[in-house]
Amino acid sequence: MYSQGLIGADGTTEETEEFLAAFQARIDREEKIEPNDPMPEGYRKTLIRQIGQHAHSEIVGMLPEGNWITRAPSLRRKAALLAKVQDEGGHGLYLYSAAETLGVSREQMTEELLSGKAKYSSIFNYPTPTWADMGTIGWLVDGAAIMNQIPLCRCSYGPYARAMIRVCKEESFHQRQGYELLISLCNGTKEQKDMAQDSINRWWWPSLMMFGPHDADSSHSEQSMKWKIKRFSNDELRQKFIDATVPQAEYLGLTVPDPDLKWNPEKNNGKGGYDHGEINWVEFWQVVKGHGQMNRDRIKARKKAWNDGEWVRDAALAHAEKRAARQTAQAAE
Ligand code: FAQ
Repeated sequence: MYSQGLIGADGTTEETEEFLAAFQARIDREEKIEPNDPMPEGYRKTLIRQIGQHAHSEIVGMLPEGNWITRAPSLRRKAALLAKVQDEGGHGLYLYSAAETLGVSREQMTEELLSGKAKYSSIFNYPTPTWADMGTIGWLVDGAAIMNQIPLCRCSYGPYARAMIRVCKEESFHQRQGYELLISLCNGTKEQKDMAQDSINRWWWPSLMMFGPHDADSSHSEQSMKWKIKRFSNDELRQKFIDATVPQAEYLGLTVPDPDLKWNPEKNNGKGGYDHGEINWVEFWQVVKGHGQMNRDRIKARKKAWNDGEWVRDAALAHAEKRAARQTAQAAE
């Protein structure tokens, strides 16, 4: 065991070189870091930021699809969509719980989301005007989420890594139900196939943005990869996603809206991969900063849900306090 560092006269902890080196050695040995282990403050803060943002994304991510539950075209589609949206709510709960093990409260994280201080994924600020969007979100958005989250199952922080295992299994069902929905549309009428193509035209680029800025512009990647929170860089994961997804679009008989997309046999150390056009980073940062098409609606909906749920939180707290008082009285008898 090693100590956290030196306690200064003002009570703050100074992280000694010895402490930081010992922590890095644990990471390099692939040991999992657990909630009560000593950890650098930067490691703790990075995880709270990333897990909190991830949890918010799952919860806000319920809204674009929740919009279609009452309008699903059949009972089977409705049941699948309902289950998917409920799963996303569950993912948010596992992730808030994982973040709480780092010493932040759920209320604090929620306040940061509602005040605009905490981010959530840019992708959920796009509208869902057609039924085909339910297929495209499952296929592309959950597909991108899986590509990003499979490596997180090996994240150095134990509670996050364990939560991600279950999340990824469920995301895999989401991806399949989305792709299957698109297969049905693409085998349907011309109008249905056109609806699917229009949906891909709108969601392709925002899905690529989910992986974050280019590596050169990613402020956190280098340190997060050193700490093995992230295992692959943003650009590496984006490339893997493009290479896996383009053949799936071809199978559907649909096109990806990128005129610069081209197979390059030299790419990926000679294994081959797709060259692609440039992402519109101006749009990305506008959406991240709150100026996307749906940012205001999303936060408004979350504020309403939080306010409407106040009586439930109060009742649960009152019940817990009453039970604790009863237990104290019984113990004193
Ligand atoms: N949107 O230095 P980096 C899902 C921010 S879950 C908004 O590269 P990092 C399931 C970033 O926070 C989708 N902001 O940052 C589902 C940072 O800002 P900060 C969510 C973004 O953390 C499916 C700044 O830019 N998944 O889809 C975005 O190393 C269907 C600089 O960026 C996760 O959260 C963005 N796209 O890498 C639900 C996975 N990208 O904090 C419903 C876990 C970057 O300094 C329906 N998170 N930013 O103010 C991660 O893997 C990472 O946090 C990245 C970003 C890769 C997202």
